[in-house]
This record gives sequence, C-alpha cells and structure tokens, in this order.
Amino acid sequence: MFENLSERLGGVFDRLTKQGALSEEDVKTALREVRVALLEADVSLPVAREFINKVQSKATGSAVTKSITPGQQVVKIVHDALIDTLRGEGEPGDLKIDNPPAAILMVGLQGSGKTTTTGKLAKRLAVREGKKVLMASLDIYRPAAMEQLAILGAQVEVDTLPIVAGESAVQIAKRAKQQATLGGYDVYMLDTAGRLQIDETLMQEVQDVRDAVAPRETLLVVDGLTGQVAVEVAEEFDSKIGISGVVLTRMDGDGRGGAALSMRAVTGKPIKFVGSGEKMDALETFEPERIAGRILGMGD
Ligand SMILES: Nc1nc2c(ncn2[C@@H]2O[C@H](COP(=O)(O)OP(=O)(O)O)[C@@H](O)[C@H]2O)c(=O)[nH]1
Ligand SMILES: [Mg+2]
Repeated sequence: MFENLSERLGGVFDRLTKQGALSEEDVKTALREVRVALLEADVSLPVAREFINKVQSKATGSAVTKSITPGQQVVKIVHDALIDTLRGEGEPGDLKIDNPPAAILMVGLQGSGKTTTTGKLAKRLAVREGKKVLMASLDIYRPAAMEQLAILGAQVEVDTLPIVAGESAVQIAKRAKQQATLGGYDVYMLDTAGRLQIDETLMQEVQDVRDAVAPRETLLVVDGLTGQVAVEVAEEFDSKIGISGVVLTRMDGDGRGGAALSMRAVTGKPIKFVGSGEKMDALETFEPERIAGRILGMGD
C-alpha cells in the first residue's frame, strides 16, 4: 500500500543521511520533496502542509543540523511526526464492548467491505477475545446480502440472526437487540445496507437504527484505495451519524496510502482496523508505529 511513498521518501532520506553536514537549506529542500511525495500519495493538502510545518520547525534547528548525524535525526523527527499524525486515543483495536449486549453498528457505502469486515471482526472478537457474538444483516434491499452474512457466519462459526422477510432495518435491529439480550450475547453486530453514493434515505435509515439501539461503536468501513474520497466519506458519515472509528479496507491493494495518513487528522476519528484481503482472518489492528515504520521503509 505504501510502496510508492516509501520509495520516494527512501530516496530523499538516503541523500540526506549520506550528505553528512546539513545546512538549514538542505533540510528545507528535503522536506519540500517529502511534501510532494505526500501529495502524490493522495494525502490531503492541509494535512501535508501541517505535517511539514511541524517537522520543519524541529528539523532545522541547530541541535539537528550541527549534530554528528543530522540526516538520521531528521528521519527520526519525520518518523515521530508520522506516528503523531496516525495515532488515535487508546490501544489499537480497542472497542467499547463492555456492558453486554453491546451493539456495533457497521456503516459505509456499498461495496466498501462492510459485510466482509463484519464477519472478520466477529471472528476476531469470538476467537481472540472469547466474546459471544451475534451478527444481523439490515440490508433489506438485497436478499443476497443477508444470505452472504449468514454464509460468513457459518464459516467463522458466529451466530447470525434468522432472516425474516418483510421487516424494516429498524425492526431487524430491535430483534437483534432482543435476541442478544435473551441469548446472553456480549456483542451484536449490525451490518447495514450501503448505497453507491451517500443519500438522504440511507442516512435516515442508519440514523433510525442508531437511535433504536444506541450502539457502543459505530464503525465506518471505507475503501482505502479511494484515497481522499475515503476521507470525505468519513466526514460525511461522521456529521450525519457520528462514527467512533474507521476500518480501512483493501489495504492489500496498491493504493497510494493517503487515506490512512489523512483520516485521523481530517476527521478526528481513529482508524481502528485495516482490511488486508478477502479472507476472514485478513483484518489487522491499525498500529501507528508499524505503519510509520513501513512508510519509512524500516520494515515491521
Ligand atoms: N482485497 C480485499 N478485498 C476486500 C477487502 N474487504 C472486502 N473485500 C472484498 O470487497 C467486496 C465487497 O465486499 P462486501 O463486504 O460485500 O461490501 P459491502 O457492500 O460494503 O458489504 C467483496 O468481494 C470482498 O471480498 C479487503 O480488505 N481486501
Ligand atoms: Mg454488504
């Protein structure tokens, strides 16, 4: 995902570390190249600008330029600033699911990976955290979508709410809550319907569901390959629904990585997980240190 960015930055920093003595001007020139590399990775302009400003004020001081290893110090400052840009509160992957049964509402555009991520996350919670999980599909528009979740449920051995034809999304959500309560579940996950574009009907439906179950977590699933569009979608969903975190999917693809870098800074919401494939175990917690290391080509 970060290959191009990583290559570009690697080139800039190689030159910088090889140079030995550095003037303030050398550092500024290098940071201009970093800025271009960020923009080419589809990081939003204000985020790239602020990032460079922050780094520049630290990296051009004489403590750095007059040190024995100025290049390496600049790289470290960039590394730390990347982590800062990426980090949210709390531990990576932490979800508020105490107080059972806790609802997790999964929202996002059609095809972003909601249903797949619901299955992956349910599996993770069940296997790693020993939670009793129930999944329900609220996608009343596509019977195949409900079937898809039921198949995933069987595959990951997590219960799904029985499908009842003719119910509204809110009715299904309430039935899920009831079954989760009666059945002693820790968590119930609501996989909502998506649309190709954000529209009022979709938002209204999701708002109604939200009001009916008061979810502990509302996770927006967005396609990481869409770059800045993913960030715009997140802003939109956050203003209409209120999201607690983001799952970036398709991070196994060769997107430019900008969504990962801009998301937190623009929306204020943390990336909680990244999807890295179609299989049910292709879900990773989003760990700023690792991502920053990967971007700077330092390996995992
Ligand atoms: N490569 C890859 N494919 C994914 C990922 N997440 C979901 N998909 C695929 O994206 C397609 C749409 O996913 P789906 O969960 O049905 O999207 P939904 O419409 O939001 O529910 C499916 O073919 C998934 O297998 C991911 O992290 N990486
Ligand atoms: Mg779906």
